[in-house]
Order: sequence, then structure tokens, then C-alpha cells
Amino acid sequence: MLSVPSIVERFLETKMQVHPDVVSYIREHDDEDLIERIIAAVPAHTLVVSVSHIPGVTKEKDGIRFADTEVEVSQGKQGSCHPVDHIEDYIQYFRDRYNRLGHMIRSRCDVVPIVAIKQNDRLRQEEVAVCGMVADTRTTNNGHRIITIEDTTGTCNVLFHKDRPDFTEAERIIPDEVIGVRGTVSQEGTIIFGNQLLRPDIPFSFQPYTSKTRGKAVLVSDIHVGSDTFLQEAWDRFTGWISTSDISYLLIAGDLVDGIGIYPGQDQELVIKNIYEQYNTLGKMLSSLPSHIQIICAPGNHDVVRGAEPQPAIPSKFTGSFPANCIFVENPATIILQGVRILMYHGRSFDDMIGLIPGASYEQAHGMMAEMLKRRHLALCYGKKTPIAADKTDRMIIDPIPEVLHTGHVHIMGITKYRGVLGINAGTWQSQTAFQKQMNIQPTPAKAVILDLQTLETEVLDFE
Ligand code: D5M
Ligand code: FE
Ligand code: ZN
Repeated sequence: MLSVPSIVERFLETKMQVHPDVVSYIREHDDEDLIERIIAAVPAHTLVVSVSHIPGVTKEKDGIRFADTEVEVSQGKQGSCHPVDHIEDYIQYFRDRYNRLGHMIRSRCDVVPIVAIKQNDRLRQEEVAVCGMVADTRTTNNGHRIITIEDTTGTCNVLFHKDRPDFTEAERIIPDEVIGVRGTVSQEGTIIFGNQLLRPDIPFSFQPYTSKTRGKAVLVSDIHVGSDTFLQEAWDRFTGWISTSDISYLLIAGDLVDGIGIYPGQDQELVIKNIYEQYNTLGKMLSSLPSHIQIICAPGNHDVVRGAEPQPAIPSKFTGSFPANCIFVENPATIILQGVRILMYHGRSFDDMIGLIPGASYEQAHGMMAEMLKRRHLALCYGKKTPIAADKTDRMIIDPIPEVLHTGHVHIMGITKYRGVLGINAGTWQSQTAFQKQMNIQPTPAKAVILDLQTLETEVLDFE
């Protein structure tokens, strides 16, 4: 993402100041050429560049939205992913995560650097606030929780007493999330007794944007074309229905096809054993839809691209049979439909969250969407089931806040709402596989979620 100083400096070079909304807009679109296009469009003698100077954009009271674009990919455009070159990339990656998530916490309270806890005698037995990334979590013999957190100056331990009223939140702290803690420093300066846990979170003031014009999207995921459990008839009923409906957009959040060699013995369960053929078949299926429907295709862990997230878009050599109304995006990606932001993420990190968060289950996986939103991050834990590719910035951070978080992967449909953000965990078009039977996962196949962009209301249709 472009840095704030680099954007401000470019405008200053042209003797203009720039409004913070314009800076946020440029950062969200992460497009250096956009700066030049704005500069070119600004009338002579302008002193401050405002949102009204951005070509094609109007300002709404709750932020900046597109005036005349129906579909815009604001994050996760094809080609945004970079290969991991150096081990140093991981240092930059985690520093970016710490800085940006930490900033959300530090803007709400004054924190001291962790090194000061041990070094500054005057802080002993005083209440302080610190902010850091979680390096370790453990439970003591007496059932209290000890969290080791780290900032750029050092590490410290925080103890959350099991009898505190908010102890359940402390039990849900997971590795590599960024938290703030208000607490009392021990007499020796070796530990902080936690009084309050702070997360980046969604502000209570968040007001979701709704489209000013009519429009409906249908959200699905996990089609798994090529698998012997793919439900072709249900899919055909679904696409037959779309063709007669008032749907304008179809969003598919990954696992477009079943893939090849994803797990041992997969070939026994494939009816299409060639990866090109799998995508060709899906491309033909989507070609039967009316061409005015805009289709957004994102990858998942069964698709042909690298497994590490963010995942690149499906390369063009696999998409020759797809119709021209398909847009291929990365995983994750933010799609703006008539001004409504939809963050698409396949959802592999559900596997990690469900293992780490007490009380979580596959049946109620949509509950984990609130946990992602609280932490403002899609895939926190490094080195578990979700592979993460380092980049100079952390693209798994949830920023800006979307109106809708659209996931899949679990194969169990669920809808939730957290502080104004709608969570839609789309189901699947595959019946129970041998692996899911072994894991005791009961999928809810052939359901499609209709999203009304004007009201943000949902409707679930069952095509089984
Ligand atoms: O995921 C299909 C289902 O299998 C979904 O409910 C998640 C579950 N799953 C997938 N991988 C794992 C691992 N590693 N552990 C536990 N559960 C898992 P799909 O991505 O379609 O194969
Ligand atoms: Fe899947
Ligand atoms: Zn998956």
C-alpha cells in the first residue's frame, strides 16, 4: 500500500495540499498512476485537492464511494500478489501488521513501550497500557491465562485472572493477533496484571453504506467442479433460476474446481482428472448465464494457484472458456458493488480459528467471522494450517471496513452480523466427501445467498 507521506509529498511537489479523504482513497486503490490522473484533472490555482477532484467519484456523508461504477475491484486486483523473495520480507510483513493494527488500538489509548515496564521504576504498581503482538499463550496450573506480548522494544507477560468478568475474552486470545492491554505493573516490574483487553475492532460508530439504486448480488462458494460429489443438477437449477431473476452480480469465494493432488487419493474421487478440463467445464457452465450478470471469481485452497495467502487470481491459461463478463480476483479481494464494499475471503483460517477458540465449531463457523472482524484480520496465525506469504504489507488486514464479509471453505452456510458488518459464509455445491465424513462435517449444499444492495437484507434459496 502507498504510504501517506509519499502521497502527500507528491501533491506538495505540485504546490497543492491534499485532503485526508483523498489520501485514504488513493491508499485503498493502491494505484500510483491515480495520483497523476488526479493532479492532471485539478483546475489551475487549486490549493487543496479534495474528493470532488477525483475523476468519477462523489462524496457521501459516510465516506467516499463511486458515483458511476457498478463493479470496482479495490483490493486484490489480478497481479497484486508478489512472490516471497527474502526472509526479510517476513520481518517487514509482521512489522506492517503490528504498525497498522497497533495504530487502531493506540488511537484509543496512550501506551507505553514494553521496555519501560522493566526499566522504569516509577511504573511499578501503576496502571499502564501496552500494545503488542501475541507471541505465546498459556494457562497456569490455577487456570489463569498468561499472554506473552511483543512490541518493537521488548516482550512482557500479562496475567489475566480467571475470576475477572471478561476472562472469556482473554481465553480467546490467539497467537499473532495484535492486542492492547491496560493493567497494573507488578512490584518487581516482571508482569502486568491485566484489567482490560483492547482489540482493533469495528468502531461502534460504523454505519454500513447502502446502494442508492436497486441491485442484487448472489453469493456462493466451493463449487468443486470435477469432484464426483459436485451436485450438477442442483447447480443447473440455480443457474436456471438466475437467468430469470433480477440478479446483477454473482460472487464466488473460492474452490471453483476440485483441483488435482490436493489430498492423498483425491484422484479416486474425481470425474474430471485434468485441471484444464475442470476449469473449461466451469467456464462453459458460467457461459450459460446472461451476459449482463457480472461474475467475480476468487480462488480457494483447491484452485490451481499457490496455496499461500494472499492467493493470486486464476491465470488466464486456465480461463479461456470463461465468458467475458467474468472478473478474476485474488483471495482476499474487496469488491465494491454500487458503492457497497464486499470483502471476499475463501476462509481457510476457519480451520485454525476453530481449533484455537474455545466453543468454536464447524457447524457455527460463521461465528468466527465476528472474531476476524474484532481482530481486523482474516488469517492471523502463522505456521498453522493456513499458509501465509509475506509481502511488504499485510493484505489480510481488514481495512477499510466492508459492509459485507463473504467467505466459504467450511461448506456450511451461515449468516451473522457484527457491529453493522454482515457476515455471509456461503455454502457449497458438493455433497459430503469421504474426508468430511471422517471429520464428522455435515455440509449444507446447494444454498445461495441473495444480497439486496439497497437494504443489505439477505435471502437464502435452496436448490437441493
Ligand atoms: O474444505 C472442506 C471442508 O473440510 C471444510 O468444512 C473444512 C474442512 N477442512 C479442510 N481442510 C481441513 C483441515 N486441514 N483440517 C480440518 N478441517 C479441514 P475444502 O477446502 O473444500 O477441502
Ligand atoms: Fe471447499
Ligand atoms: Zn476450501
